[in-house]
Amino acid sequence: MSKKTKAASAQSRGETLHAGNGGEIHQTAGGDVPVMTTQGGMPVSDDQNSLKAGARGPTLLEDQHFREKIFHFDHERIPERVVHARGYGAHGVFETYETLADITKADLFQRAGEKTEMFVRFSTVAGNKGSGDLARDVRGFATRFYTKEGNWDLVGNNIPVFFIQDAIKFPDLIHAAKAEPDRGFPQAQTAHDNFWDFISLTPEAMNMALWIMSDRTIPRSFRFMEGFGVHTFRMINAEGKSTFVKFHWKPKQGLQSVVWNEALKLNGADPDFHRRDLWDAIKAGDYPEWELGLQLFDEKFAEEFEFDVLDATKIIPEEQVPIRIVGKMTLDRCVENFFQETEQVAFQTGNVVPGIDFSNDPLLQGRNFSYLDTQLKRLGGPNFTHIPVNAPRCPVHSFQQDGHMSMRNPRGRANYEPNSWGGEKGGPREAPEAGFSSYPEEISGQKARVRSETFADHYSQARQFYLSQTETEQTHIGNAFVFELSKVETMAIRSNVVAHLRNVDEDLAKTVADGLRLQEMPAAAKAARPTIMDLAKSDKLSIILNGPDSFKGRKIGILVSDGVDTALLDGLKAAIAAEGAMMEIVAPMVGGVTTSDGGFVEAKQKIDGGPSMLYDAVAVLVSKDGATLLSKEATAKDFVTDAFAHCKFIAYSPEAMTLFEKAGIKDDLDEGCISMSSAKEAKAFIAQCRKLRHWPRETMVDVV
Ligand code: HDE
Repeated sequence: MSKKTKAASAQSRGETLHAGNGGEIHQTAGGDVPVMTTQGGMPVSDDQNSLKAGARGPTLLEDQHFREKIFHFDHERIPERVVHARGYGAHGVFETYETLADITKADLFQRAGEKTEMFVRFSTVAGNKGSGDLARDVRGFATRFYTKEGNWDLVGNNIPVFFIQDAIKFPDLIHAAKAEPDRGFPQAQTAHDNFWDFISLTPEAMNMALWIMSDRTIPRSFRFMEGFGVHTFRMINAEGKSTFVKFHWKPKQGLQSVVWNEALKLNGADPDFHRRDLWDAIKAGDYPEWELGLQLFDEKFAEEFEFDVLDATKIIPEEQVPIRIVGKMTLDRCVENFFQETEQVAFQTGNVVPGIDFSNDPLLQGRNFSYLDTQLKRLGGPNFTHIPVNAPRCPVHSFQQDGHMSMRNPRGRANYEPNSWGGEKGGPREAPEAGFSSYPEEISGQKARVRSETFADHYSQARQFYLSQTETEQTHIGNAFVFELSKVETMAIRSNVVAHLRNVDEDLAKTVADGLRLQEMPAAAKAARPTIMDLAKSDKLSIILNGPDSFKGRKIGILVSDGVDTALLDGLKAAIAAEGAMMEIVAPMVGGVTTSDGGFVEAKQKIDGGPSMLYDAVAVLVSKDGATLLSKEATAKDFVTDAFAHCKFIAYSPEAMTLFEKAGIKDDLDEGCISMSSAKEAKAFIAQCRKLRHWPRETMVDVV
């Protein structure tokens, strides 16, 4: 069939042709290069000059290509998300480990080995789209399963609790957290008066306040953080039996965070640190994986548990309801176009599938309204589900039609029901058995604006969280409160926060009060419920106790100079490769350095573009002359002092001592600093790195 006839017959079937988008290309610009066209498909002859009346004359209105190009550019932006504006997405696949038919009729959980396509978007919450990745902030962990029964969106965070108990407070929370409205700053941070004012007047936020002041809000990478569905949901099996469930994503890579000073510097060194990390890992074939875990419990447990399972400011400790691992998500494909996929993906908590249902958590109920509503604003019309990243992978039939950008109107004559056209002509019909039906929960009560009494304990789990941390992590929490409150200008707000901390843990309150030099310890905040002092500790709440057992997927920065010992470098490279870790060469000049045996090594980073914050551990393999040269270079001195201050493991050639001396760390070197005089020592160095950080050093470098 000629191209012309093919096009005509496709058009007669009512299909859209996308010339240049993988469809018919009626001309080429030479070889395989497609010819540039207008949106209308007209080939463009000149994209450098607008159409003018004379070489120096005015531009003509009839220049359709020029006007269309500028018009399209003018309309490139869509509103950014009101929260979670900055994010990064990837495609993946979910594999079901075992059938869950006894618990849920959801199709994706029926068969072991079943694979379901996924899309995931990680994000920060408060910052604008262009803010830095290392903001101290909750991370969004939004996951979509394209199941055979429609999209299931599990839109979670990397923290299992939330600030508020009722969705009606969400606009207040977000207004308080984002830039202050009169001045338009600070960007992407909670270290300001409005945020802490709101928190200090919202005791229900206290558990979350502890979580956000922990290292959970400064993850090393999206790959090394947990995800949580937060709310209690229901699973319903084929017999209609309901089981409550909380969802967890456990990274196979283990947990890891950075330290605060490192985060501050990383935002400058590489504001895209997290998105680049995900992109690099997937492109390198080191696909990140998370296992899906369920905490399943019944009405009886819900009634006996110390807290209300509908209260999203509370967790259920894993020790009380163990997690059942039921499948694995692997992220194995980067997006092809950021805007089309990551920006236009429209998650909705309301997207569930038969066998999964909501609970009455007032936060979840509010979200179900918000997510549908917000997409209309952002994507401009009701047909955002037609965009490929949002379109279900299963057939879609309904009588919904028209609207902006419609791509999927009902076919045929019938666009209403009931109708008497019958059979296929009559269009889709309901499926009372297989279709989604809500769990028929008995509901009674007075219509009122109320908060359940069972939501009233605001401090016990905050205390449990704090006491479950290692000493290092407790120190970080104390430091984070001091940092944030030091940026708060109003004394009374600082003091009010400390008043709440007294109900959490007196030692923490004192640490923070001392760190702020409060002149007077405030009285403890009035509590609706006394703090339960002896909730059992939960090791699962610590990051350090849940780290990896290998250095796989982590990155070493190797600072080299001319004359670098080839054997040392090769030995280290081999040990890194054997561990499945990554490395980058950092050199005085990006072109590279000559090696001791007369060879040449290319660098990935010039020293001022490759500060040690970018790496999980560093090696300084320099020659005698190289060390002398670099000891006059401020960025090289920063490289080693920052690595040291951030408690990183450091390997070094003996010659590096000159640089260490000039940088002022020579006399402080400890067991986390490993001298490498032969290639054999590389393995021992990598083995050390598995601990990720040499935490005992912290008490030496962080004393104020
Ligand atoms: Fe969201 N949230 N949220 N949220 N949220 C949005 O929806 C909202 C909450 C979460 O990568 C918005 O599409 C309300 C909890 C993630 O595209 C908006 C309440 C949790 C994302 C919205 C909450 C989340 C959002 C803005 C209080 C963890 C990013 C853009 C009741 C369980 C999704 C959008 C993505 C995004 C509303 C609370 C997670 C406005 C009203 C709790 C991961 O609809």
